[in-house]
Amino acid sequence: MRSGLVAVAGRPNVGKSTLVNALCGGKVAIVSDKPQTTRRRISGIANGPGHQLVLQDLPGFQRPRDPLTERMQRTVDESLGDDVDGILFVLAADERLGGGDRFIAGRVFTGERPVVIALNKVDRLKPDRIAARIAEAAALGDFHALHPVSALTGDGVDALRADLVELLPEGPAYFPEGDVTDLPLEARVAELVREAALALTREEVPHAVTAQTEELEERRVAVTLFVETNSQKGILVGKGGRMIREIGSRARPEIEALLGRGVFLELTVKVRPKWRRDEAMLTRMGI
Ligand SMILES: Nc1nc2c(ncn2[C@@H]2O[C@H](COP(=O)(O)OP(=O)(O)OP(=O)(O)O)[C@@H](O)[C@H]2O)c(=O)[nH]1
Ligand SMILES: [Mg+2]
Repeated sequence: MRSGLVAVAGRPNVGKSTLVNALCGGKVAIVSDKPQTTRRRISGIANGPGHQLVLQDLPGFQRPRDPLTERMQRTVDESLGDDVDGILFVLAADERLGGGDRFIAGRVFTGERPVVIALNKVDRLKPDRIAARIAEAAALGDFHALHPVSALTGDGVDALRADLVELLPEGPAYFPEGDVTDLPLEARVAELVREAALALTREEVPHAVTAQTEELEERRVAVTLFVETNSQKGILVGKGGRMIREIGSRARPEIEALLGRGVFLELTVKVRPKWRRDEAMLTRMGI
């Protein structure tokens, strides 16, 4: 069988995680309309007839501002330098290609590994504009294949997967069949709570939120959300606890689907000043 690793690179918010989920046929990574959603490397495993494709979802390329974003960018740098069989370079078709994309192109088109370009979000474009975007994307570097796709609708995803599998050498399965990710269950649960918090907040709040699963029992799941300031805590809790209840009702069905059972979800919000600069805490969170 063919098996191997493909790292997923691109600017924040271009749809890398959505695309990894679509390629794996299940929810591996959380998604949001805010940049910098993905903070750690997450393997998404796509099993198919005669292949196991392991996609490494990564944070978006960024200029680091603090220890959190430094670690995120280090993860990206290390993962692209790792022994991967190819790189999936994701671009957003609904925006003009910019300096950020060209900078990343300089990093991925090194000639060492085949690069497959996914021009994502084509559902947002009129068909007559797709050709121009393809031409722009094609000028970025010497690619192995270029696929216009929509991670949201699934358009083009099967053809993209088939091309990625072609990059893989003969080898054994690295993960048991049935696994979709390498993330421990506790981390996946915490991520689902963070996803709900990201969806419902804006401006600086999403960036200041992290979540940690405290207890994962048969019927009860306890997760703590950490923020950096009291005012952020006030926003997450909301008037009379309205916001935290909404976060809970959004996250709970997803957690139940993941666990395959009904649970009582207990959420707590705590202030941890400057956790984004706390190296020990970042290590504990696996970032
Ligand atoms: N219309 C449309 N929206 C998409 C598509 N793919 C992703 N999105 C949206 O784009 C936003 C960002 O998606 P993510 O998958 O979180 O992007 P990302 O590249 O992983 O972002 P970071 O983890 O922050 O680097 C979300 O609001 C998605 O719903 C697509 O094919 N079409
Ligand atoms: Mg992501």
